[in-house]
Amino acid sequence: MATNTADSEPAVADRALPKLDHGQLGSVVEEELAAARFIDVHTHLFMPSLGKLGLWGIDELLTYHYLEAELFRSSRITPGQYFSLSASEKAYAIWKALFVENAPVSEAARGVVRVLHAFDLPTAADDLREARAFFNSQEPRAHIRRVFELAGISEAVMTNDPLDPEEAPLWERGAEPDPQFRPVLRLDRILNKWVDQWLSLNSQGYAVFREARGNSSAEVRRFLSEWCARMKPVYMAVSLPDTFTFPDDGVRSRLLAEAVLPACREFGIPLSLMIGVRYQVNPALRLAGDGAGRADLRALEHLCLTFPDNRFLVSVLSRENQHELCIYARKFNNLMPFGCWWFLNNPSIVEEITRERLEMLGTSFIPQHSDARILEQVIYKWHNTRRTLAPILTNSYRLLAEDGRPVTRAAVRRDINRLFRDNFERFCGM
Ligand code: HDL
Ligand code: ZN
Repeated sequence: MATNTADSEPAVADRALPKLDHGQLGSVVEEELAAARFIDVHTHLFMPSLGKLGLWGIDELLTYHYLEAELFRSSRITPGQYFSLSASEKAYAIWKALFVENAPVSEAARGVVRVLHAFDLPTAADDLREARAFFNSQEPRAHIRRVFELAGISEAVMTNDPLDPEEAPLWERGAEPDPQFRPVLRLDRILNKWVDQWLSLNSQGYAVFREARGNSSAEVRRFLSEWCARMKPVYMAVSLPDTFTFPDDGVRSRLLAEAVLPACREFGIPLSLMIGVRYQVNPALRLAGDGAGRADLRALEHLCLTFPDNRFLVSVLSRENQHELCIYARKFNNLMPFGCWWFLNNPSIVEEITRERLEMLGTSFIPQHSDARILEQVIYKWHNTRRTLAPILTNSYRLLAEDGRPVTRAAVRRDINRLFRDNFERFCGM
């Protein structure tokens, strides 16, 4: 009889364990989701040694760009007036408009309520005095540990920009690593803003040129290799417009093929592609000014096909691209779909995306990331993920049982571990 040549790890001994009946399924899935510690595979959080780059506390939570966009729909304040306010005045303007004068029913607004509730702070106060006093009294490192525990995550994967004038010097001076935070080498300035950024590289001694000709690709690769040695990223990442094409005769395609993908192969790490942004649809809103657009995923098809030795972590911003992303993931096992990104991270859409992924990919994908910019956001973003996913996973197991294969608690635990840890760790070669 053919032996199972799959991984040597012992198969879950389903046979010996009690099968779960319909009545037990839901509560077992909820218990196992609650007990599991997830890896948050994409955030904008920063490890403590990166200092002030790390955002936390009530004023930062309220001035999240998602809420800034919502403010301008529920207040007469103009963006110009708003951005001239102080941080605490901005926070109070948002609190007043979205939390006092209206019910905070949007996903981002209810998230702030969840965070306040998690710390037993008033969720309907007229002002922010008590919340501010609480957050201001927290010791940062202890607060991070407590927040991660409340969120049920073991690690947060960061977004680190080697050309950010604030962040780069901290790494060059030797920022102390932190086991709860994983670095990522972010490439937007190189791949999307080369015309503005090539001089910065050139001034650092890399012989690159405006048209990225000559030795430019090799020099960008040298830059990336030096930063990989310094930062030890778990992957490289770039956000890409809805108009992204590959191959084409532009600089981005050339640097992707000749510098970025070879460097990823050299260091054995994936490239994360986040595709579908329409940048600065309304520039007056600043960080809140980006929109979304349907991308032509044939670019992704070319990349997966042309570079079979590279691995691609992929999230797409348009709801209309989700189904075809699942189809591409079925064609290419060097493609790992992850998360319900940005404008998709709402229960109504998370449900649709997660169900079609389970139906087409089984448990071979990464359901969610938080994209948190402010530390405490992971509390609500992961609470919402567990709340939204529990009935979806339960339904999958219920259908499986109805069709003749009841599951055990051990199988549920194994699958949740695969979805929220193993798939990422294996794909990144961690
Ligand atoms: O490019 C990205 O990583 C996006 O996630 C942007 O940061 C975006 O502004 C965001 O915060 N989305 O949640
Ligand atoms: Zn992000």
